[in-house]
Formats: sequence, C-alpha cells, structure tokens
Amino acid sequence: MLMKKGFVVIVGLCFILFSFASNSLMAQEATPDKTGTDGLPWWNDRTFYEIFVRSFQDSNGDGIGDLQGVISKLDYLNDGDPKTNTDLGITGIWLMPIMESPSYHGYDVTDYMKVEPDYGTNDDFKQLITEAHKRGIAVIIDMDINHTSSEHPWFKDAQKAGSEHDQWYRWSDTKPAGLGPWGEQIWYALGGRFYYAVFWSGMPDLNLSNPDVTAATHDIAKFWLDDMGADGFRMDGARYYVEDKDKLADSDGNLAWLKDWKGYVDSLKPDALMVGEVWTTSFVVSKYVPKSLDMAFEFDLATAMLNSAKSGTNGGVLPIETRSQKLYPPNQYARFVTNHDQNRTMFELTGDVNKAKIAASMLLTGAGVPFIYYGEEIGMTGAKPDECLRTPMQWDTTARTEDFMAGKGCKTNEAIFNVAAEDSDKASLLSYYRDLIHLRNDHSALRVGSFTPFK
Ligand SMILES: [Ca+2]
Ligand SMILES: [Ca+2]
Ligand SMILES: [Ca+2]
Repeated sequence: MLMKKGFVVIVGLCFILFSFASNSLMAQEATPDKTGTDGLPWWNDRTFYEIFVRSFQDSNGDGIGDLQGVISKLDYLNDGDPKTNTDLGITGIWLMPIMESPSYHGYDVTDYMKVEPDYGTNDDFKQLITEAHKRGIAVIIDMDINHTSSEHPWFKDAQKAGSEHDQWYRWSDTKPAGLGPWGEQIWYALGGRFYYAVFWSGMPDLNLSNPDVTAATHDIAKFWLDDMGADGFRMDGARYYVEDKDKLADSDGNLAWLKDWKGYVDSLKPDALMVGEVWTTSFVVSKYVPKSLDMAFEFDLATAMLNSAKSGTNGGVLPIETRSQKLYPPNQYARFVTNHDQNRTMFELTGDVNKAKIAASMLLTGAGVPFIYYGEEIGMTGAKPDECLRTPMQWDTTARTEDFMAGKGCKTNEAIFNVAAEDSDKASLLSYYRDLIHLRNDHSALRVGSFTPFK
C-alpha cells in the first residue's frame, strides 16, 4: 500500500484543494532522481513533456525543428538548478518519432538505428541525452514497431515472395474479408498478393509472431537503451502488435508478446520505462499493467478531465479517478489532457484561460504520472486535421509555418498565446503551469501520495 503522505480533494464542481498531512508547504525536496520515492518507481517523481521535434525549435535556419533546437530550449523546460523556479520544472521528455522516416510525423520508420536527417544525427541525440540528464530530465522516445514504412528495405525485399524478409510482414494470396477497428481497409494489393496494414497502406504491419522479427525489434531496443542512452520508450499502437485471427487488437497473444518484450527490455535496463498507447477503455488498458507495460495512458480519465473543464461540472472525473486507483497498481498510469492525435485542449476549451487552468489543476494534482503536450502550457490551439495539432511551438508572436501545414487551413493563436508574453505575466497560463509543476516537484504527496475522494 501507499504511504499516506497527503491527499488531493476534489469537491463537487471542479474546486480542487490541497492538503498536506506531513509535508509543510515550506518543505523543499531535492530534485527527483531515479531512486524513486516511497517505494514507487522513479517515473512517479516526474512530470513529462511530449515534444514533436519538427515543430519545437529550429537550430540551423532550414525552418525545420531539430534535436539541437530541443537542446537549445532545455533551460525553458528545466534549467537544472533546483533553487530557481523560472523554468517549467519538467523532469521527463517524450520525443515523438525521431528515427529516419519519409513522412513529416515519423511514425513510419525506414531506419530504426538512425536519427531522421531533418532532425540531426545520432550524436545529436546522445548530446541531447547528456544535456537533459544534466538538468534532471529523463528522455523516452517513441517506439514504432507495429509497422514499418512501406519504404523500409525490409518491406521492399519482402515483396519478393520467398525472400529473406517475406514472412516479416503479413501476406495473403487472396483478399481476406473484414475491415479494421475503425471500419477501414486493412488488406492492400501488391504484386499479386495482399499485405496487412492496420493504420494505413504506407505502414505495413510487421509480422511480430515471427521470431526473426521479434529478434530484430530486440536489437532496436538494445541500440536505443544501451548505445544511445534513452531512458525508455513510449510504445506506439501497443494494442495492435500481434493479431489472433479476427482479433486485431488486445489479443491474448498481443499481451503475451509485449510481456516477453518488456522482459527483454528489463534484462537490458531494469529501470527503463515502457509507457504504452493502448487507446481504449480503462478496463482493457489495465490488463497491460504491470506485466506488459509499466504504465499506459489513461484515455478515459483524459476525456473526463477535458469534459469537466469544458462543462464546469465534475464531468465524471471522480468515479474514473477512483476506478483508476483500483484498476492499476498504485499510481501506475499516465495522465494527460490531450495528445498529438487529439484536438488541442485550448481549442476544446474555446480559448478560455480559466478553464485551461482548471484542466491543468486536474492534470498536475492527481495520482499517476502527468504528461503535457508541448504548447499546452501556453494555450496553443489546434483542431484536426492532424497537421494542425502539431504546429510550431509559439515562442513569441512570430507566425511560423511548416511545409506539412500547407493547404491544411491550420489556425494558430501566437499573437496572444506565446512564451514571451506569458513568461513575465504572473496571471498567465504558463505561470500557472509552472507553479503547479514546481509544487508537484516540491511535494512528494502530490507525486506519490494516495487519493481520497470527499463529497
Ligand atoms: Ca533545422
Ligand atoms: Ca530550476
Ligand atoms: Ca500488428
């Protein structure tokens, strides 16, 4: 059981109060390290920040965000000095895909051992790890092994039936009946056969039931943990790795495969974090934790928190918070409001800063490990299509565009919501996020405490 150092109270319509049973408000604790607190893993001491590298900061004037750009902005996230609170207080980063890819988003990889050239080099990544660690920031990376790019050399070779890589993907001589989880096409014609791709024709699913393919994914994990120094992985599309006939998601085989994969990762680096995207209801998500994943994103809770902030009512947050405490091992879930696949929080809250502050309060004072999508802390807006959820970070009033945004009609709000304007404004959303994250950093009750609801 958790030590009851403190508790968070949610009363009625979104009023959130704090109470500290044994920690005084003046208590200052050291910057969290990887030893963990009160017997919980190190990640429970962290607040993570999700970065889309292409849109964060450009370092070399080509207009494309890159790893050196991220390095140049680390002090914004955390200056490494526990005595200052002028930074955001971030203690973990999730980098969206950084491996070589032909797409703007990078979820379709062509070389798993190489940083996307738009973003820099493998050495740039190692430098980022060094600079982040210096500041007390852990770095996890997107691991995208359900599928490769259709441009990956493995898939190109696999198109020759009987080749070494033939059985690395899922082929059928005739087109199987049935559609995907969203009613979409999943079998695509190529060279007289059909291949399986659950997300998109450009991302053929790997045949992870093939031990050779699993071995290849082990090599990838080893490379990033041992050679490159990553602290863990965000497992993309973790419901879909292994199919069982018509069961395309959450099959028993999927959970078993992921459990084995996690065992391999733990054998390499026992404290590596594996947080997964299992985008479905909590009852299914919780089956993955802790054996197949260390943590998973709590989508039901995210929806409830957003609806609550939007409507000004409890919005079902309390029952889901309470349920999460029962479904998962203590505090082993990732809380967030929205991510790179969803309309931005500020869009959903129609630009209402006070509502955004309520959302931030729920995000940063609850159990589990909070993840903040870049720009959420300054109130960036953005609504589908996906490109418009991933627009350049608004450091100042300069309107920035990326090639991928062309023709998408993205509406941005940098004129009002930007770091420069909000930095010195004590009433700004940025200041509010900063205060809450530092409060969480300073008080273990907020990071690893238990939760007691009051009516
Ligand atoms: Ca660049
Ligand atoms: Ca600091
Ligand atoms: Ca799959």
